[in-house]
Amino acid sequence: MERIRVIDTHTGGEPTRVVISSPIGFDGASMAERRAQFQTEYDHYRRAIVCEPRGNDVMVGALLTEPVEPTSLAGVVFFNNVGTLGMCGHGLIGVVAALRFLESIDVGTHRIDTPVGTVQFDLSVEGIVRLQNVPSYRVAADVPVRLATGQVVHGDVAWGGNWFFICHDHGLAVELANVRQLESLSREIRAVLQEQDRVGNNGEVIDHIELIGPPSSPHIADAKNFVLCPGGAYDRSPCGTGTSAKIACLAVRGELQEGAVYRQESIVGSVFAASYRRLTAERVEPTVEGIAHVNGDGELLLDASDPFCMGIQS
Ligand code: PYC
Repeated sequence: MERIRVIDTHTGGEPTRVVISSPIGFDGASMAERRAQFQTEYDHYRRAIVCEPRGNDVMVGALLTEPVEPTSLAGVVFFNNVGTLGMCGHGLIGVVAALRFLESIDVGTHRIDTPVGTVQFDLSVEGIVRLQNVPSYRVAADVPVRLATGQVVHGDVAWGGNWFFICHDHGLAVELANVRQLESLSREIRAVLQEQDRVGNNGEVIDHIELIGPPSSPHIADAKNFVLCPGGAYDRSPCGTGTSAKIACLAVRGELQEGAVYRQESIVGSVFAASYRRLTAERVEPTVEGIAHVNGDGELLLDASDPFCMGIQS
């Protein structure tokens, strides 16, 4: 029987299963190499940890590693029901909540290495995490996507630690009651982008679709989003990397000033506060603030006699 120690958290409703100790070991000197090794050698553990029957399509895993940078606290590889992620904003906030729960981190400033860069963050006494995400930028504006109905929607392609297509003119109310239509529209947009070979830098797939609408109330937030994740589930949190990509678009459009706060509401009503520091004319360093709660502390048991021990890959 193999055992994997995990702490479960959620950030604004979106779960992160933080892997504290496991049989997984890495040779790679960089986090990108460790991510690649996780994909090629340890995919069965990914399925065991986040897929059914122990997990579900919504769950994101966060595997803690030794740091690769001398000043960092740890490294992390994020993964989900279909593969790995570059960065994950809600997941990083979940990792910090898990470390705080384990009393392995003090209030103050720390750094964590991810496969797409090192992320610095501040942890407050109350458990609020303010993270400085990897440099974020837009690579294409107002890209048209023709749907089967003939409707044409438009979106910006932007990087915020993952690739996003950010669309405003989709015509749907961004409300939980509409979640099935939002899902099906986002899936269609993603499929059309793939048919058109529309990709991010280095041929990377645009695997997150972000539909934006008005907030529930201007007192709560500036906008509300629905984010389709690579494995088909939607993000219950406002999506840290999606908020970063959105901030990069607002910055390059001149619609948000450096240092000004932009509040991104999620489809379930949770909110991240974000701002940016300009790095170049095109690139910004987003700051995303949120909090996570611990809701589980335990061990996953991997019993080789269980036919679904290594999870069901949908
Ligand atoms: O918060 O960055 C995020 C994220 C990505 C996928 C799910 N959540």
